Amino acid sequence: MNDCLFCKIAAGEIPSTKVYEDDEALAFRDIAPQAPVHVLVIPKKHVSGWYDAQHESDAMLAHLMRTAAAVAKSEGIVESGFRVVSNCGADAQQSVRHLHLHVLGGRAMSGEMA
Ligand code: DGP
Repeated sequence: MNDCLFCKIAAGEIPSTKVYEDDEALAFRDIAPQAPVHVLVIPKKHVSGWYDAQHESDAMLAHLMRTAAAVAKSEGIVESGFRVVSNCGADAQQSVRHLHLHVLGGRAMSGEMA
């Protein structure tokens, strides 16, 4: 999508600090980290959020989850624990309308979900 920030990052038009990349997915460090490890996992294909993701293949959606787990491993936060968060829509404060998983770790999280 022409004016999508994460599409531009996926295309290399906007720089990012990549931690993983393959044909379908990209993982890069969040510009405003909320934890010592804060990586975003996105599909390279534009999908606006979880509601629209229902139209995508099971394989693509599973691949995003596997990528999040692989990032947790490569970032060294599997043993200590990590959180995977994905915001959808205004009430959830999704600020970038391109599907993404936040992989957060490296510190103890609050017990609150919101
Ligand atoms: P959300 O609020 O769930 O839509 O998360 C969007 C995240 O994207 C937020 O944590 C900040 C991050 N972000 C926004 N702009 C950029 C950028 O240009 N580069 C990187 N690396 N991250 C960005």
